[in-house]
Amino acid sequence: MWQALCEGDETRAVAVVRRALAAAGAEQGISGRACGGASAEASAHGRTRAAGERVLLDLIAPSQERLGTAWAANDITVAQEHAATVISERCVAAVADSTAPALAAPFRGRVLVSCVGGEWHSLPARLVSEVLRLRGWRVDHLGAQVPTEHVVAHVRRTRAQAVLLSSSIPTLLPGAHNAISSCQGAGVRVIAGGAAFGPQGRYARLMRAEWAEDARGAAVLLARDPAPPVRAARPPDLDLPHLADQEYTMVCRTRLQLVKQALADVEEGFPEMRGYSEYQRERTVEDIDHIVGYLATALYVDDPGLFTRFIVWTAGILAARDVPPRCLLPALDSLLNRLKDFPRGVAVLTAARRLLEPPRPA
Ligand code: B12
Repeated sequence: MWQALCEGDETRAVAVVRRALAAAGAEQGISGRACGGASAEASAHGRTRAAGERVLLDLIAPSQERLGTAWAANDITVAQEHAATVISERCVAAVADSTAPALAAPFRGRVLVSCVGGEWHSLPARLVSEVLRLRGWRVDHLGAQVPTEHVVAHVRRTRAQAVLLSSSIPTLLPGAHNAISSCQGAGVRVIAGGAAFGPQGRYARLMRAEWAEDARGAAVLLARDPAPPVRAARPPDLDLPHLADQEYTMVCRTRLQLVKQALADVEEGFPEMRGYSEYQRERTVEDIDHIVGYLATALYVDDPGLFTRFIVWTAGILAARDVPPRCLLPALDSLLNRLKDFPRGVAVLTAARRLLEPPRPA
């Protein structure tokens, strides 16, 4: 599968998926008989559904994760990553086609799966949707980048029992919070998932949504009866009282100035930048803007770890491309200088700075 993805060989990837589907189905049948019990009696449809789920979550999902690792390490290009993801999407469709005959109504219920606004990582949500279909749910899959008002309008129209929100990029958390609160205000339970919601879903819990690690976990939650009590829509600071200090709001409001100043300070503190091409300069502006975005989000959820994880990740991306991670220091110092009256901001930036500083000689 991995070779097929890296070589952009769609036909081969789909053939691998079909073989895996057949093998997984057969294997489960055999091991069921070997145990001499319940699985042996399971219907052919049940085996097909289980095989589809395994191919989605144990073959396609890990390949996509590996793709991310390979891109971060600069082992594959952005174009290869895009091509491979399109092939993975085709593989998901192949699973859906092959398993469709096993999906007879009645449904267990109806749910809506959607990415939050600004979120282009649609494949994780798609995996969730397909697994829930295989588990017997009727799924409205809205895909990437859906503004909250459209999610709410759709759930009102379809009377879905739950909204499952996916997000991979932490800077989209304030918008995700609004989506969670708005859907709950429309009377529907919300299950959040995806890397944006942090280790063990800590930010989902902060925003008073249920959280599941993956589609299997979501299926378990959905099957749990009764659902937790539905909450009213609420302003963000009701869930996150620390927002009262206005640090998050101020960083958002002054984002442009902060980025401009940091760019000037990086140019001064990292002289290599003076020889940068226009393209390299544009990427640097983008990187600084991301730094400010992640800082704001760390303030939103009141977790320096969100920012330090991002800085460690960025340092790795830079190092893999022969850019010394110390070039981040002048940007952090610039922000520290501008935000010195913001105690939470200072704590976040100082924690990140410590990670980048070279160890002092003993
Ligand atoms: C393909 C890809 C893209 C594609 C997405 C296309 C598509 N159709 O999905 C494109 C090119 C659009 C893209 C864009 C970007 N990407 Co990208 N992308 C990826 C990549 C390689 C694979 C994504 C994927 O399919 N993952 C596979 C799934 C299975 O993994 P998953 O997200 O963990 O999902 C599982 C669980 O989290 C959970 N789950 C997910 N959602 C939900 C929802 C619910 C309700 C539940 C219960 C569970 C659940 O179940 C899933 C199945 O098990 C990832 C690498 C990675 N590790 O994921 C990077 C990655 C997510 N991208 C990354 C980045 C940086 C970006 C960009 C910012 C790049 C840029 N500079 O523009 C943009 C951001 C765009 C945006 N605003 O959304 C980084 C994020 C790092 C970070 N610090 O946040 C990653 C991790 C790459 C890396 N190794 O650094 N990307």
